[in-house]
Amino acid sequence: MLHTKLCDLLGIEYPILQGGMAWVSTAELVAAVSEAGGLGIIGSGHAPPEWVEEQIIKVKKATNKPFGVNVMLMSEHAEQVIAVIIKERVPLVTTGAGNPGKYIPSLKEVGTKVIPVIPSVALAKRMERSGVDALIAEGGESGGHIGELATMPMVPQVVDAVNIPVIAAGGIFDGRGLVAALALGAAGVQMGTRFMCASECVIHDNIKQMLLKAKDRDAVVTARSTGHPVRLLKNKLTKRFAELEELSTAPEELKKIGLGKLRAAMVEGDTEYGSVMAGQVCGMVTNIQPAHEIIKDVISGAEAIMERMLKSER
Ligand code: TUI
Repeated sequence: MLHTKLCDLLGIEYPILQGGMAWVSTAELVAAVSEAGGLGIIGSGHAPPEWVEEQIIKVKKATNKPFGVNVMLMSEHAEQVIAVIIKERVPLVTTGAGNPGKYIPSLKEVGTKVIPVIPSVALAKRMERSGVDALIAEGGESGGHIGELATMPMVPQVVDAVNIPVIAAGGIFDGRGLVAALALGAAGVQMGTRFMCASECVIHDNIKQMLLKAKDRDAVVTARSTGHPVRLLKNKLTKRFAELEELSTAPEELKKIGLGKLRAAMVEGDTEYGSVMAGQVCGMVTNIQPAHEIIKDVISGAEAIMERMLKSER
């Protein structure tokens, strides 16, 4: 019932992508999500190409299913990471935080599918013209670097503007979110925050515990004044950011304070001054469970809703 054209495009069983999160989506999580019938995506962030290559090799050893790599285009290593992806013939690339235009021809040449994250209709149209295979419309409910629009208004506007599959991201947590995304015209969803509490996710247990305790309003937006807003779980770092923004601190100063803080959170477990990127669904994270259970829960939840909807139509 939940088979969509995205499943055919990527050769996957369920239309669920796991967001490529820096320091979070490593080979362990990626392989588990792909093995479970979704699509796991390595988060390369600012990582050097050697690390990305190692992760790709690890995933290939653990599963024969398709998987992807997310390239954060603001990374100084983006070009070399793309070269590794081409060399390793990775099935899918997603991109974030920029325009992947110049890399598209060489990726397509080796058969790698290209799916950029886009924050607006204008960029969606431009990307479609560049020949990408699908788009991820990511709303500001997401964790990490975000755009202006929310998922609910952005997805249908992007769907109406292009003729390629659109994947909804931002604010999606369970079967309800998947059905809602499909109702908006999406061909699938990408989820990040929910997979942070997958058993296979390697982030520090302090951060998993912080997520389990988080409530509906705990994922706040900081650094708006820099022009690059970021959604993070509330802690001493977000408080410090708010104070400095209040004092009209220069963007370069704010940037300096954020440097290295994502690693401090995810790897070292610094819940106070770490940058705990997470989305607005944080309040729904209530347990740590294997990736296959997460996928099963989303799919069975969505199927139950759709069955109910069909019955009430009769
Ligand atoms: O990329 C994200 N979210 C991210 S990336 C990230 S990496 C990082 N940050 C700090 C420290 C260490 C690592 C954390 N969160 N989401 C996808 C996304 N892409 N959201 C918005 C965009 C976007 C924005 C502008 C995509 C394209 C774009 O294009 C502008 C243009 O026209 O070039």
